[in-house]
Amino acid sequence: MLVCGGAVVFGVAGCGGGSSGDSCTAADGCFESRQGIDEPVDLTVESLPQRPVRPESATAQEIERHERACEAGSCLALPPLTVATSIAGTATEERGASKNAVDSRRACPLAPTETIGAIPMEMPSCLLVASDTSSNPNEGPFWGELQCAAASRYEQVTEGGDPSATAAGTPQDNADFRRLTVLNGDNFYGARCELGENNNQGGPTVFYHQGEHLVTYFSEKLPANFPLDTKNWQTVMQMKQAQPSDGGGGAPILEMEAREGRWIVDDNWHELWSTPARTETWTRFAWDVYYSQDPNQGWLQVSVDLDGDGDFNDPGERSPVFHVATLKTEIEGPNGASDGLVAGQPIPSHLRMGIYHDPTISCPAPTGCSVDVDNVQVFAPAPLDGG
Ligand SMILES: [Ca+2]
Ligand SMILES: [Ca+2]
Repeated sequence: MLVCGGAVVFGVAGCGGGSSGDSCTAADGCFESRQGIDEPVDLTVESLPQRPVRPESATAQEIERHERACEAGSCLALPPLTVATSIAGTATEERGASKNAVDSRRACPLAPTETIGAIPMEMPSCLLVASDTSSNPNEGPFWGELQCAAASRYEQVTEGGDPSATAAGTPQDNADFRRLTVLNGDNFYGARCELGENNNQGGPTVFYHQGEHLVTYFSEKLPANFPLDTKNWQTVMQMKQAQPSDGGGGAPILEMEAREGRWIVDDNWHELWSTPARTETWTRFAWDVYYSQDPNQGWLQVSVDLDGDGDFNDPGERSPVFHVATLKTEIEGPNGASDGLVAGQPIPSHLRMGIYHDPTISCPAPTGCSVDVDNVQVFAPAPLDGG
């Protein structure tokens, strides 16, 4: 391990010799990417959270109990799911509001490898894996790490949070949300302020593994100080391959940008889809993803309630289904197998939310540039005999 910019990093993912300042540049030997420097990882043993056991069933009562546990910080990472059977068929292309034959209140629309019907705003019959309604002022239990230039760049705001219910169908029972801000000159492995721990050996938001079908709901608000019109890259959510891994650097396998007045869905820096974005309003998203390193198996569909009317059925609110790799593949590298991943294996991804953008974008003090985050849930298919 090498120490770089005050954070412990693995192998060549960090700085080479000669870096002693508080910033880590490509010239120091870091991975260079369009988005600057890769996220730091902190793998001290003390930082590894306890892995809770996933609930075995998901009745409404259990969901509620599980969610409360999540809020208390005891419901976080999940072990990889075992996908017993691949369901034949290509119904995912046929999804749409008019073909939603499933009553989401009664049946979970998530099958192991596909979604039956259109993703609804709520799926109480599915298995709730994790939930954060921002009620805990301490972001650590859910997110693992705050990756900003200073702790003051993060704020739990207690008024004006996303008014939507959780995707479990329960009210949030709070007005809290999390605000992440960057100012000119901030450099935390680039101009960033994000929630999320880049650590596939225990980071609590490493939700995404090979062969898993998961839906990630979240709400974002772009405040008045957010530079939505910029033409430069600007990431507001990542499902990024985690380290330690030789292939952990470079483009995030999945991310969402906000620029040029649009929400933009990218796969490995390849733009898949975009839809109009607005500032100063909460926008609810559902990322329905089958996670696979194989582009012939992986797929995703993004739903977004652009008009805030509580559905994903209006024009521009649902992307096509894209068949792409949704996890990165480990590559040969200096770590070899010492990082726990052999070349060719899929690299688990972690959820990151906040702001990370081209440092040339102006974010003058005192307001800077902010992204507001709230009401995050991750769902898996219900157990075959449960629900
Ligand atoms: Ca909230
Ligand atoms: Ca809508």
